[in-house]
Amino acid sequence: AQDCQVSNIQVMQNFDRSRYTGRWYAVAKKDPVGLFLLDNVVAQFSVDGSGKMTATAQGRVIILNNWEMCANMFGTFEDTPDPAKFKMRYWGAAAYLQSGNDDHWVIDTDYDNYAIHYSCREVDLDGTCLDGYSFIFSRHPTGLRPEDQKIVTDKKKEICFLGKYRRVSHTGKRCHKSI
Ligand code: AZE
Repeated sequence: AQDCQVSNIQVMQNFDRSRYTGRWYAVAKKDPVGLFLLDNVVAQFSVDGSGKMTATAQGRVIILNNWEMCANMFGTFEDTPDPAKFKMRYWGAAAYLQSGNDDHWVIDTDYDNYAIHYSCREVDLDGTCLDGYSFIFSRHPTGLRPEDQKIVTDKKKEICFLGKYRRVSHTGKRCHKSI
């Protein structure tokens, strides 16, 4: 059952950040209000020597007057009492890119195929999310495996973002080096 209360959203149990490291391809995204990564979004998670999680993200953005470019983004993660909930400070390689401090929750992952990320930027007075974004990630650039699709759909519903996602294409102008 989902009451859409941000505080009731279930996140990944016993999240293991080291198994989460490596490359993830965004296959779908729910946009926040304002500018956002458009397509060809790839994230790379790492854990440093002291156990802190960091990430980079590349993606195509359109800023200002239809100026299309590749955004090179960086993120550092602050731990919270819940191992699957982080605070992410992020910024762009170039000053005209966005920077901020967002929640970064891992809703579910099997580490090897799919991951569901969630971030609510603004909680409404009734406790639901007024402005938030989410990425569905896959380890495979070709998309989600059929067997993972139902899990992902169920989780989209649980976080009350079902029907609000758009596909993230990886067929257009690439922003990352391929393997
Ligand atoms: C995320 C996970 C990996 C690290 C980072 C992520 C988020 C990046 C943004 C970028 C926005 C850029 C804009 C530029 C004009 C969640 C993919 C940093 C939110 C809007």
